[in-house]
Amino acid sequence: MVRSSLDPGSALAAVGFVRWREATQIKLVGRTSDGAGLVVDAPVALDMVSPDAFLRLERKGRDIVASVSADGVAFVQAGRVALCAPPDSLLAGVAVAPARARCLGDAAATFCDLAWTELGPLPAQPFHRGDADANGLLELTDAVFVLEYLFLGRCASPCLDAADADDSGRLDITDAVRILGFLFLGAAPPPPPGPPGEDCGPDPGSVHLGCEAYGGC
Ligand SMILES: [Ca+2]
Ligand SMILES: [Ca+2]
Repeated sequence: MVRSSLDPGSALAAVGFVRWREATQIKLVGRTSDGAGLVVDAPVALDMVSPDAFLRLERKGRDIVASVSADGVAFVQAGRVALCAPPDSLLAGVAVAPARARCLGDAAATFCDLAWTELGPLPAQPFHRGDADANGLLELTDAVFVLEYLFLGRCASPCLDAADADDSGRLDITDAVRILGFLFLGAAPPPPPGPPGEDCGPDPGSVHLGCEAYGGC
């Protein structure tokens, strides 16, 4: 499990083996933001018997990716959950629990070969300015994305610098206005690296909001 804090309602992602009707499944559970409800990935049936298998949780930007392996070398992805606004550092731990919460008695497991890998700083992520939803297109939906983030509690863009359409160093309603002005009123395009149609690039300015992931290049 990784989680943003020790608060019981904190954002988290947890992957584990579950025994169900003599079969073994791997299940990923996530809470995308503090206080939100739990989301559960469809469990993946395994042709291996726990606990003789390896589990891995990787952080990729805001995504937490779970994978499983029979030999600790070749891993197969078993689920993915995107946390809304994970902190730079997450807490990590392992646990074992009874299959049913109401069951009394002890549960025991042996965890072996635990490893924690710390990643170095990531290279600057190229992106298109204004593409708030990071889909490689500049559309009305990008302005809507910004407004829903500001006023309806939507998850932030995975690339905040892309959502910062006017490169002001903050996200506000002017970013939605800038997108709409460019799309429909012939206003100037968003500042470098520019909107889709121009080359992707990193933020050339000195003020960065961050860009954890961008799939639109
Ligand atoms: Ca877009
Ligand atoms: Ca802005």
